[in-house]
Amino acid sequence: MIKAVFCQRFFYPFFGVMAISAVLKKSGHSTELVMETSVKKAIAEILRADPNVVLFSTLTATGDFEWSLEVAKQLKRNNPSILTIFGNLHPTLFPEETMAHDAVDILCRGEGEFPVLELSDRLRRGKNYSDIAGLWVRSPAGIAKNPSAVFIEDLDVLPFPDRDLYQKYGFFDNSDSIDVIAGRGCPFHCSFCMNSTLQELFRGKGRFVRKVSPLYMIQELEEVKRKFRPKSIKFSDDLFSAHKGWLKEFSQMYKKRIGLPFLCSVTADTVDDETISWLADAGAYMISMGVETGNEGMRYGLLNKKVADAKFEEAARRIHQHGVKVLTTNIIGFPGETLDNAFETISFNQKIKTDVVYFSVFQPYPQLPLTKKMEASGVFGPIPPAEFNTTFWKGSLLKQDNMDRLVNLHKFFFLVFKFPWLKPVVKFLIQLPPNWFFEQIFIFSYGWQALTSLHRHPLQLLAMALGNLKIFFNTKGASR
Ligand code: B12
Ligand code: SF4
Repeated sequence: MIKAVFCQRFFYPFFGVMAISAVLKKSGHSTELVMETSVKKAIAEILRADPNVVLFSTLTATGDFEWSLEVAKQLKRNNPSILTIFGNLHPTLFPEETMAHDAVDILCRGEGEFPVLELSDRLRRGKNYSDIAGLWVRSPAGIAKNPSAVFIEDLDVLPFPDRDLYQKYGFFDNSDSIDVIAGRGCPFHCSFCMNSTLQELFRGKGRFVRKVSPLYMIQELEEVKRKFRPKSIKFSDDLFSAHKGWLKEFSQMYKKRIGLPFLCSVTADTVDDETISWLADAGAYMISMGVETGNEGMRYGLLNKKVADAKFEEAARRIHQHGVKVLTTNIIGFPGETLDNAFETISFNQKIKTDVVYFSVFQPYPQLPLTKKMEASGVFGPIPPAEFNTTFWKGSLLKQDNMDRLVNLHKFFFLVFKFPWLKPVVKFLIQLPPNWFFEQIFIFSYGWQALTSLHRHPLQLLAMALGNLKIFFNTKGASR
């Protein structure tokens, strides 16, 4: 048996980690989690667990990679025989840079369940593990750069995500709402979204967009209900409405066997009256759509999101007609965006009567099509991942004349949306330099919205906020 310890600083149950842990446990290996913001405490906990391998899940441009690397370095000093494995987007997008650090023994590009299982099985049997698809492996002979593994064709072969892993930290206690995910991938090619980058990177590796079967999802939800007794469910899929047939079958089963209110996301052009009625009938209390910007030209051109304003208007009207609330996600601070464009986004949300507005500041994450386009046209040079702000709720890295005002407007977005008469005052205030006070306005208005509309227990929100506060509002990175 191999003992695997997952280590992360972010206070949230990562689906990728739960998926890998479940596969390992099913094959007789043992897993544990260390969720800590202090490097020192993380190392002490890992050493106490005495693992064979330590696994880090690191997105890029979040600061998680740098933090994990520090843990790995110090861990190796204490016990060089522990193998360190890095997975998720950072090593996937930056394998060479990741392997340049001696503290990284192995990295995984793409889906990790079967590469990590194969590795653990070979370690258990004392076999050579340098040729496993999906892994880059350091050895005295050099680095074996194996090709990426193919996508898991049928997600139903996977055991249910190992949520018990996070119960060590009582994560699901007081969870009015539990996050689940019914599939992977998205068929669209928006220029600001990592899905576009991944489709390109893994071309030829199998179907990118996949869903578990409706029955699998229902059985997983039955387990979640039995173990944690949530009052509602949030589907975290990028696009829940990808397949109409799936949606119909799932909605009927969900109504009969689960019956909890739920939140899911759609695109305005993949839902019609029928699909919305199925979702509403099954118990959807809110449906989310990515509006991104209220300027149609920018949405079509710069963002490559080919959804017309009229489609959003129609979808929002239908969702409301079925008694369901509308949540939209919006972004401020795109390259070339004017203040008027940003105000258009607010008024568009008022027009379609959005109930809950999410809004973030655009980040030119590495290797996004939009980032590459801007780099190629000289708008900005490549930004090293370590330079990034750790959250898209704070500032921007783009050097643009009006960026301070756009970032300020982000802090007032919710207030102007709710109270349009504040617009002239806000127009005046955003001329001031970005400051601590504006950030507090954002935190309170965003927190108030989350508390009053998202079926989250105040204790659950507080635990997540306290767990991640240091990460979200630190001063690291080149944020404004
Ligand atoms: C759920 C989700 C979250 C969750 C969990 C994040 C997480 N780290 O898992 C929460 C709500 C916390 C979150 C927060 C953020 N997110 Co988010 N999120 C997603 C979302 C919608 C789904 C990810 C997911 O769970 N997929 C399903 C699982 C099964 O797949 P997976 O995570 O890729 O894991 C597989 C492989 O990557 C690999 N793997 C993963 N970890 C490991 C570890 C090891 C050791 C190995 C071997 C393999 C391995 O194996 C897994 C199983 O196959 C994606 C969009 C997307 N399409 O991926 C955005 C996405 C990952 N988020 C993104 C962003 C920007 C953020 C934030 C920075 C936003 C912010 N607030 O500022 C924060 C960062 C938080 C953090 N430090 O992790 C970007 C990442 C951009 C980037 N370049 O890194 C994405 C891609 C959105 C996008 N479309 O651009 N997010
Ligand atoms: S529709 Fe949403 S998830 Fe799909 S590519 Fe566009 S932004 Fe990404």
